[in-house]
Amino acid sequence: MTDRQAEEQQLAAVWESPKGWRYWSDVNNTVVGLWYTATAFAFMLFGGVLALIIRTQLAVPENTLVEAETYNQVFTLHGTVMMFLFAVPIFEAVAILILPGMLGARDLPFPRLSAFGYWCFLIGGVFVCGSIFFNSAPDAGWFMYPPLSTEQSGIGADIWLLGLSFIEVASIAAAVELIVGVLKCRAPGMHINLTPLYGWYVLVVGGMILFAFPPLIAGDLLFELERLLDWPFFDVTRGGDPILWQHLFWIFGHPEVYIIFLPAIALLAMIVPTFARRPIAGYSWIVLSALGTGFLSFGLWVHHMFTTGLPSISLGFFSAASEAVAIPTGIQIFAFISTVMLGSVVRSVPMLFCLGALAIFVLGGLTGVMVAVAPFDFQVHDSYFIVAHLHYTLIGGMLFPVMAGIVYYYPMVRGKTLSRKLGIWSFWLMFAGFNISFLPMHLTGMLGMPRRVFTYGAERGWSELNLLSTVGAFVFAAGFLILVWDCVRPRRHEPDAPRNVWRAGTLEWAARFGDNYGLRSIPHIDSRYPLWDDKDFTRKLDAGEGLLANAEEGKRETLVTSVLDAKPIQILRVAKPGWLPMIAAIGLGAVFIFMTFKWWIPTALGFALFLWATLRWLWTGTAEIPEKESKDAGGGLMLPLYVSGVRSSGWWAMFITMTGDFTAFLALLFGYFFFWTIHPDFPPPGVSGPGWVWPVLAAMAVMLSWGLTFASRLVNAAGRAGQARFLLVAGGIAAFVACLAVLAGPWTSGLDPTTHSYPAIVWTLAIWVVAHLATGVLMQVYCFARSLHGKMTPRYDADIWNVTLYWHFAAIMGVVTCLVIGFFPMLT
Ligand code: HEM
Ligand SMILES: [Cu+2]
Repeated sequence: MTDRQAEEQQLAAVWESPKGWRYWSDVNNTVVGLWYTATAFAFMLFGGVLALIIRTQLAVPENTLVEAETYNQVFTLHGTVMMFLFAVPIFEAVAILILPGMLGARDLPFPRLSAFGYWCFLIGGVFVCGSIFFNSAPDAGWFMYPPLSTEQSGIGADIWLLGLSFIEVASIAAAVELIVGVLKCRAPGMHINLTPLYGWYVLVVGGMILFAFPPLIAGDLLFELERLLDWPFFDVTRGGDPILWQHLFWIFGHPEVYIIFLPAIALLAMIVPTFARRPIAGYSWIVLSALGTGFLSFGLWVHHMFTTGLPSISLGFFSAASEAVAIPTGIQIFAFISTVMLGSVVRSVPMLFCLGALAIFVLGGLTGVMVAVAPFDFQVHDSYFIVAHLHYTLIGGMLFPVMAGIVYYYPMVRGKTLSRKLGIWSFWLMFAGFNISFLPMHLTGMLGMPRRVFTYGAERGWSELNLLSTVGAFVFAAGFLILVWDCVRPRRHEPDAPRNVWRAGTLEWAARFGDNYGLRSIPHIDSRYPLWDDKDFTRKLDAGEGLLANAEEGKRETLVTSVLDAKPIQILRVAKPGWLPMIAAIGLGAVFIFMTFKWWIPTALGFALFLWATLRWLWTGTAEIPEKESKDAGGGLMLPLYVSGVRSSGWWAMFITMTGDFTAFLALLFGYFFFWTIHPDFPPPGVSGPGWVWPVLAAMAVMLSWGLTFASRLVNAAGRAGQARFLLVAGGIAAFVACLAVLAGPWTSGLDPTTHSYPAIVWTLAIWVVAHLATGVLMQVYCFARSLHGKMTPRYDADIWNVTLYWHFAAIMGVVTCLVIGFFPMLT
């Protein structure tokens, strides 16, 4: 056996998936990505069955297949499942699966985080879907508007709020993972402007998730506090306002539409050039438009609220902004069309789905331009016109591109090619069925049929159109099932797909099927389509001429490079399979699920399990001190095995997580100022605020704790570990004092959160800060223990770098909160 072969065997052994039941402890992106994709599709099928129930019920007038109450649950769950359990997760699933290959990485930087996210998604999804079998599914529509949803007595709304909050945790975890992946794990030389377009889209969408989901989580928090403890955030009689929920929901909800749409477009950006046999036209234009769409989409949320009686100036503004987003969206579509026109197109099933996607999406975009005109929206609001519009955008902008992606990437992931014949059948049935079903809905809507009604009278004249829609839905479902069947049917006797079946030019196709570690060796990249530009490319990689061609220490390793110009800076050791991510997810799942039933003891136990698993996970696997300083990555390139601070991937992950966390905080502050601008009686007459004395004391203690933590990092780096530990303890005490002082304000002034929205939001902010300070103390204690056990030293200090970074954010939140509740809007 040659050296090269021995190396290859070693790599395979290190990256091999565990066998038997231990398979489920795997954390590698190829495995987790596959579970994730399959699970998202399973939920999609479930949501599809619900859709068929809806359509069957509506097929004829006065139908009695399902009762009104059941119908409410069915359409709410259909919308919820499709949006939260399919549309967003499928992006993360596919990205986890294929992104590392495109970047030339062996895995994502935090494999256990992906696994944790997956298990959260699975547990939360089964919980939310399962509710319908107990007749307790949420039933107030997928956006849960109060007061309808707050006044309901059942637990449906709680399942929605808590189940989805839990799933959002998974979404954010994956977003952090993917963003750091694109920023830090690109192959050497893959300068930011050589990054595959898919990577750019992942970056944009990951960023959007960080700014869009936290407001919803903040909204969920307020909502659950109202349902559980009767704090009146949305209750008008006690100074609350249901419109606040609408704002928080749609600040999330509109970007969500683009969070769904952009990753699907990203798939088109990878597929279209392959079959047009030429590089994508207008790379920089596409990147700029993707950024522009992402940015603009945060300024449009009010177009979902045109009929709530807003001042006409904001109607005008948001109407114009909504039209403006058509520009960057259009640029992206035009770039694809020109690529197709400039190239010589090879006909294939993925290409068919791409073109179908463009056709359908453009129609959805056109009705979008129509409903963005406020007076038009007044007419069709909450009618079937909207149902038609939203399905044209979602199915054209998401489902069809995803199908294209599935057919395209199937050979890379499964080693076999899908049937061309079945693919063509599937496409035409889906395309025809979709249009037969949804085109008539525009008319049904114009004829006045409202959405969310469980039946209608025959005299309305909607019967024929509805029947047509139902027939179309079944045709569509048949087409979809054909493709699903083709994906899952046994195909052991079929020939293996050749490597790079579609003759694509991008890096992910350089890997051989079945190699869990991705590329045999990591190349230097100097082109956007390396496989087209260098005919010798794969041969050189397979010969092990690139970097990191071996795994001699038996560790899973990948390269970390610099953010802009992708210079190699570290060899990162990533985690091997283990059960901790799953256990942590089970613990956290227990917290959310038992809370729904108000079973407090199991909730506490779940939390303890979660805490134990996470701490153990951190303690045993992150920031481990390597056995040697640096190692040869190949060709004499010596790289460190450990870096801390700004250069490390962990620091970036913390930074990105905290950005999301801070956004949730801003959403709560938004609530505070929203109440103040909307209500003359905020605070209500006769109620005093928390005073300024306690808040000022609290702010000072927060600053002190922050300063001590920061100083501890510096002192530790200077080699004085003992003093550093002392400072950490002092920081912890200061933070504890800060907690007491934050609570003392509202407590001593007798603010009762159930009486009015003012005390309720003051308490919420205070509790938010206390929760963060408490986490900060836990981190200080953690660093203290690490230092004591020799796991944190002056040289190896990633832990305290990250904790200090956390404290920067926590301190700002603490101080801002204290200033707001202490001094605004009154000084007493
Ligand atoms: C087989 C394909 C589908 C059919 C036949 C279908 C049918 C329907 C119908 C008839 C409604 C209106 C229910 C009502 O207002 O009473 C609806 C609502 C909805 N659908 Fe679909 N749908 C399908 C696929 C999808 C997909 C793929 C998505 C998203 C990715 C989606 C997202 C939604 C949402 C968000 C609602 C709004 C739910 C609400 O009003 O709370 N649907 N669907
Ligand atoms: Cu919108």
